[in-house]
Amino acid sequence: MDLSLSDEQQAFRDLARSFLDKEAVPHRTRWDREEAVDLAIVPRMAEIGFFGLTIPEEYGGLGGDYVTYALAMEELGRADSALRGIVSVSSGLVGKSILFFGSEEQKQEWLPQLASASRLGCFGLTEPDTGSDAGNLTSRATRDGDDWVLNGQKLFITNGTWADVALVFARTSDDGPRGVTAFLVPTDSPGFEAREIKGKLGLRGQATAELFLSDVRVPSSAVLGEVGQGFKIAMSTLDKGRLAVAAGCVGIVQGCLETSVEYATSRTQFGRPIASFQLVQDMLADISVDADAARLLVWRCADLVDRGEPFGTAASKAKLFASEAAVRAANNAIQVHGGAGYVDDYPAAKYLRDARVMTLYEGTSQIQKLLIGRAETGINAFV
Ligand code: COS
Repeated sequence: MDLSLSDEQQAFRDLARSFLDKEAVPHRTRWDREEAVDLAIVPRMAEIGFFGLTIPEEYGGLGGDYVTYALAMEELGRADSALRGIVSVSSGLVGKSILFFGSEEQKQEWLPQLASASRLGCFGLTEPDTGSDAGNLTSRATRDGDDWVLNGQKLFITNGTWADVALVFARTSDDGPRGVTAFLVPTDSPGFEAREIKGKLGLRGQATAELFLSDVRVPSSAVLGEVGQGFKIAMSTLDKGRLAVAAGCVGIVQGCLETSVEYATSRTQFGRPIASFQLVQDMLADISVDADAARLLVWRCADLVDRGEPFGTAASKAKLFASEAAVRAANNAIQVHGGAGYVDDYPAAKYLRDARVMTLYEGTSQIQKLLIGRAETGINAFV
């Protein structure tokens, strides 16, 4: 489905697809089983431009638009959501935070490295006791002369054990969300430890970690933005992150459609292809409509970003619909495949396991609904 994409946008999508079909799709089942993607693919993905896509050229990126970014995320989601997560956390959540809130020095130091993926970043917001209620996080940063000393714990941190820099949100005063500050913390700092979390349902090829900060000392130049601005940095960055998750989910739905159509047209039962049965076509139609609807919500949101319009509610709608659609489509895909869908010889099972977290992270479906409800009614359900 194409909606007035430019030649450049289509060319990037085609390049992304042919690269991933060759370099990722044949390996994704093995990476999933081994619980680790081959990190040798990361610099090659950076060469294509995945990591620098929306980072301006002056900082080593391609200076691309968000519709192209959405197309890239869709292709990554179709190929392997574990790879999508590496890109959208490192160059999305961390890179965008630095781009929009960093000092010139911080931009010069980190953005070219994140764009080339010679360094990876992770986003340290979630804690054991604060997921949805991010404004009440308890990690602390205390002033000590010109330095800050950080203590606390972070949970479910994508790229946690691979990252060179962690964007850590910590409390600098007891003023709720207004008392949170963002810090750029090199992960080789003394007192910083990352432990990988094993046994995830999906995204098994991607490192997800628990972070422990024990008297981690950083200079005042490590503060990103202003002291007390951390929650706003996290929330405005997550608006764009939600767009990336939604676009990745479009890729999952598209992948489910392709594998289901292929299977249903080649598998025969009762002497004819199962695609000829109305109840199978019913499921294929549902997946197809989910793909179009999710994609249009994503493109609408990306277009708003490109035009400099407010896009937070559009991002919540895209993320809510696309993540739920991805779970729905993957379930349908397994049903179309029958028993074959229950093993990982076909991609449907991995799509379902990977899709499931999309309704949870970067704001659960329930949080997105309350944000949409607040936008529609003007009434804040969170107070
Ligand atoms: N962009 C910029 N600023 C924002 C913002 C956004 N999207 N959302 C909130 N803010 C600002 C508010 O304007 C407010 O600023 P002032 O202090 O100047 O008034 C400040 O942040 C605090 O806002 P508030 O207390 O109203 O918080 P919200 O109600 O907006 O946020 C929810 C509550 C639950 C919506 C928020 O905590 C949230 O999104 N939670 C989910 C977190 C999440 O996604 N976690 C998963 C992370 S996986 S990496």
